[in-house]
Amino acid sequence: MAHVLETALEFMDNTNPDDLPKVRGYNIIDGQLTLSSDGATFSSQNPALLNDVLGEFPLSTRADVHAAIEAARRAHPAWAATPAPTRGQIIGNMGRLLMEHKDAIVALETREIGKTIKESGGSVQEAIDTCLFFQSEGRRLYGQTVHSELADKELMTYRRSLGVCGIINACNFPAAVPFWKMIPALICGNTCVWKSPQDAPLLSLALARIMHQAGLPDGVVNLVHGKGSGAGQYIVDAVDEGLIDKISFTGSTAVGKMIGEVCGRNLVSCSLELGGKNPQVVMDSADIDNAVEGAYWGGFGTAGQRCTSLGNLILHQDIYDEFMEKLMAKVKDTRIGDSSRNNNILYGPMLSEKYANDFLQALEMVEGSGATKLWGNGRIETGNTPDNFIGTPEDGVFMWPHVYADVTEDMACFHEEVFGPAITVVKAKDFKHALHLANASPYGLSSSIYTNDRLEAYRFKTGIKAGMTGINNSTTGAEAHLPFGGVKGSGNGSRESGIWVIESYSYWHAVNDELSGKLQLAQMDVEEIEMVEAKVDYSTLA
Ligand code: UN1
Repeated sequence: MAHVLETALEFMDNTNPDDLPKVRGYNIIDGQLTLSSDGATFSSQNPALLNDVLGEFPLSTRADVHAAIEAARRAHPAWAATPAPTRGQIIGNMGRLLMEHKDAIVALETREIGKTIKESGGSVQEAIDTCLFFQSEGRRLYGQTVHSELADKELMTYRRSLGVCGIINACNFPAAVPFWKMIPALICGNTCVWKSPQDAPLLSLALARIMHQAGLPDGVVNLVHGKGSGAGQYIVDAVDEGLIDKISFTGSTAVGKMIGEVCGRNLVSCSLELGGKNPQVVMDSADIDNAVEGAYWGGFGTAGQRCTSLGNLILHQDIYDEFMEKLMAKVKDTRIGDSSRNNNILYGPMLSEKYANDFLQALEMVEGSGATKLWGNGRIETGNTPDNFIGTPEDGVFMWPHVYADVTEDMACFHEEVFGPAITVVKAKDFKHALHLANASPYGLSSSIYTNDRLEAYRFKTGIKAGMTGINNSTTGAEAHLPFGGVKGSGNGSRESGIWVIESYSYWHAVNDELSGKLQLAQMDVEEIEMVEAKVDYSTLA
């Protein structure tokens, strides 16, 4: 463990990529560090400093994934039989270890995916919050006792574990999101096969080792590295083979629909947390400066690479000019660079070259839609840098912030998610029109309204179709104990976080205990109570 985290701290003090430590990465199957069965590997690269290769990781084969699933299946009965408060203690230990090593884990997250140090701190804190929340859930995990309709008979309910959960998460919240999934899975007594995101294998390895160091028995969480189309797909294929009891996936809507189909035909439960085109409405009564801050952070924080990032900025026509003037001043001033080496950076690189390429393609779609570009010029390169870009562009994968105006409902860019630093601006005539626009995309993850009219805020809250809504707040920043997830194209109705997520990782078992020593038939042997004739003459009460 120490080794992986020391490399992260060493990195913070070191500016020469050639001197940076490289790690031999492993899968963890049944508690053992293993390589891929055919020896194939892939590397993890720092997107802010492309010469900095963090290490080599196993490109897991189908056989490796099967070995991980088998280990999880073997470990399940004993883990499910472990008292839930004991499972909670181990989860509490994970939270305490994360706190102890927080600085190193944060540095590692920034080194591997390029998020700012502050934002990596938020992601790791979200994992800690999740551990602390579920630590004590082990002492609850309530069932009910229920009265029977028959005498000398008791009814009760228990939460039971589902079995082996396949965990597949994106790399943008590589500490928070897998913990959102695995911690509730574990507290309920499930075991896991976790496919690390291709762009964050080292951080995932560090987290998996912390889980074991916390006292997690071997085989309860099995980590496999590789591609979505490789190891990720092998886990999904195993649903068809009857080996997986639950899939939890965060990623694109297209992949989520494929997983939903496979799980559906096998009657296997799946949690899908998918894309968004999150709207922020700004009404004429809003505090404009506050709303500008919210739009700027929601659109460009994390380089726009959150599933909750702002997509459509919907502005009331009466405040449009003032708002845009203030917003554009901030956008043009944005400090972009490597947050490991510079302070006050708003956003760093794209998560990887792949995310950069997808983003550039999405910009073509936006421009092809007919939107007016107000700012932005694709990839930052020497000779093509915004004023406040800090560093050497070719060191990493950096993008300009982009703002597109004159967007209307009939354009593709109004409806399609752009994962990166770009927002599309739409003008609204009045509240009714703004609410209509906020509901008009195929997604329904997060949403926000800035207004000082309480009735408008109420009507937005009740009229918007979305899993999450901010009132006078940006579209991002959900807390770890509220239900997280979306409707429409953003998910299948499952929720992460808080007590609600427990429903996704357990099933209800209803038990009846017949103490009478005889067969009593429900519904048929129930004592019938005759109504007695009224003894009161109601007419005298008139
Ligand atoms: C994600 O992008 O998948 O609400 C998760 C937020 C964060 C989590 C985002 N707490 O923006």
